[in-house]
Order: sequence, then C-alpha cells, then structure tokens
Amino acid sequence: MRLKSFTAKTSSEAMALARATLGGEAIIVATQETAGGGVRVTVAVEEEGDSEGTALPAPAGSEETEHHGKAGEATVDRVYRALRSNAVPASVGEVLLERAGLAETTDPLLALSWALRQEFRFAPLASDRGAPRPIMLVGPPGAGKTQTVAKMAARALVGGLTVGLISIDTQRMGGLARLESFASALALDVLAAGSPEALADHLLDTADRDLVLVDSDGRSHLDGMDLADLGHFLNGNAIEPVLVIPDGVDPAEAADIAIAFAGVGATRMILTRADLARRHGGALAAAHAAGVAFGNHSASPRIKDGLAPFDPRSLASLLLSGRVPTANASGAESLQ
Ligand SMILES: Nc1nc2c(ncn2[C@@H]2O[C@H](COP(=O)(O)OP(=O)(O)O)[C@@H](O)[C@H]2O)c(=O)[nH]1
Ligand SMILES: [Mg+2]
Repeated sequence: MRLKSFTAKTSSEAMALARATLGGEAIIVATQETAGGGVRVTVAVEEEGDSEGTALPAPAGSEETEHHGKAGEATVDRVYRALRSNAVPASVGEVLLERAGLAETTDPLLALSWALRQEFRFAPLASDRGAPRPIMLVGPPGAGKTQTVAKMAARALVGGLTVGLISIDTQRMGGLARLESFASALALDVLAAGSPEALADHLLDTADRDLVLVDSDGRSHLDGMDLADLGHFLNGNAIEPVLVIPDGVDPAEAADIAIAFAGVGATRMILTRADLARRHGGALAAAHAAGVAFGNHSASPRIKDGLAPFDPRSLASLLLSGRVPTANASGAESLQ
C-alpha cells in the first residue's frame, strides 16, 4: 500500500481526479484544506493496482503528488512514531508525514525539519538586538508571561541594550510585585499602566529604549470581553502582542487559545514550560490552527537560562528527542 495525494479546487474535483487516475480501488484516507484555498485528498493505493501507463494528465489547476522522496519507509516511520508520541493531531500529522516522505534525506531529523519548514513559520525574537516596536507578552494566566519578560530583559541588558519595563497587570494582587522583584534584581524600574491612556504615556516615556517590554495580566481565551479589553491596550498597531503559551496543553485547547490571541493581533508565540511536558503536539496544533509563527522556547524557570530561538531543526529535535540543541544549529539549510 502506498499513499498518493491529489490537490484541486474542491474536494469533489480532487476525488474525481483520484478516481480517474487510480480507478475504483482508491481508498480515501484524509481530506484537507490547503493554504491556497484548495483541497488535498490523500488516498491509499494497492501497489499491484497502480500502473503508471494508465495515469491521466492532471487537469489545469490541479496537481498530483507522488510520495517518492529519498526518505524511505524507515525514515517516515520514525517521524510517524515521533508525531504520534507527541500527540500531534491527525490533521497536522498527516501533512507533516506526507512532506517528510518527500524529503531528499534518510535522516529523520532532517526530514522532519524539512517538513516543518514547509508547514510552519519561524520568527524568533532576538532580545539581544532590540525591537522596532514595544512587545506585549499576552496569554492565559500562569503561562509564563512575567518570567518571559524577565528573561528577555536580562538577555537585552547582557547585550548592552537599554530596556523599558511596563506592566498593565495592576489589578491582581501580587501581579505587579512579581515583575518588580525581577526588575529590582536587574536594577530596572517598572512603570505601572492601569489604563490604555497611561500605557500610551509610558510608551512615550520609554520611546528612547532599545527594547520595551510590556507585561500583561492573563486573559481567558473563552472570554471575548476580556480579550477586547486587552485589544484596547494594544493601541492599534503601536505594540506587538506576542503569545506566551505553555507546552503540554491539550492540542484542541491550545489551538483555541492561539486562535483567540491571534484575534488581538499575535502573529508569533513563545512556548514555555517545555521542560514540564513530554507531548509537544499542543504547540504544533496552536501554530497550525492560528497561523502564528514559532518564536522562542523556554525550558527552565531560571532567568539565566533564557529563551532559545526556534528554527525547524530545533523544533524537529524537540519532537524527536525531547531536547532542543543548545547551539542554534540550522543544518536544515543544507536541504532545499
Ligand atoms: N519549569 C518551568 N517553569 C516555568 C517556565 N516558564 C515559567 N515557569 C513558571 O511558571 C509559573 C508562572 O509563570 P509567570 O511568569 O508568573 O506566569 P504569568 O501568569 O503568565 O505571568 C512560575 O512559577 C514560573 O517560574 C519554564 O519554562 N519552565
Ligand atoms: Mg504575570
């Protein structure tokens, strides 16, 4: 048995293409919308029933993909087992497996890196280089937002940058105090902003800093009013909201969280508590469902351990071995 995919504008067109090419024996194993607005149907075919001579040319606007990269069965099987043990949802796993099968390598790490590079965006924050816009860390309560602010501030200071710290977490008991205790260890002040207007004033006060970080109180992804209120603080486009999401969350819930925070403008995410989870499928589900890019990754509560940037290879390593390489290796570059 072998897998083949057919992509067309609609699922019935893709299925008609599959039947026209393969005859009645095609068994549909997955149907999926593609990023370009089309539909991809994956079918399983018996080896004997498949004769290249009978294949019809693909109609205009459709394409047929054969699974015949160098990867081979053992490589695809290793990737399959990694995706399954990470509880990666089937809809995401099928696309990754299909892409891994097309990779021109027999190394599972490189095949999965290649598949991840095709399917996800990677946009790590470089706190040692500053940021053109102030960054607000947003996400559910307890996600690790304050810890992330402290890690980014510490990294920036080590790199010789000037840092501004603001918090809109002014209502909750202890919310501000937690950031203040990190800040005093770094010899920084925290400006408290209880309203969007106060935040706008503090942004003016800190406009000369290389990096301005805004800590926020946790918001519920199930509460539209709470999120709309957060939106007011984001001040149009003036601040970049970055989603902080804990690892090990149920994939469907993680997807809902990411979609909700993408709704207030988050386009990339920082994954925290990776050291406390063995299944990283929630992170993939979140990024895939909401279209947010993989930013950075935290695997320790200690400030000095900082954040590691994500790239396809480090994400593949996390999925295959539970570890992220310490050096920012990017061997995936050697693949096309
Ligand atoms: N083990 C571990 N703990 C973390 C990590 N990031 C954050 N934490 C812990 O998670 C808890 C909540 O973090 P906090 O920054 O206060 O969350 P916030 O409510 O989103 O601001 C704290 O106890 C942190 O020390 C991480 O990467 N690994
Ligand atoms: Mg906090």
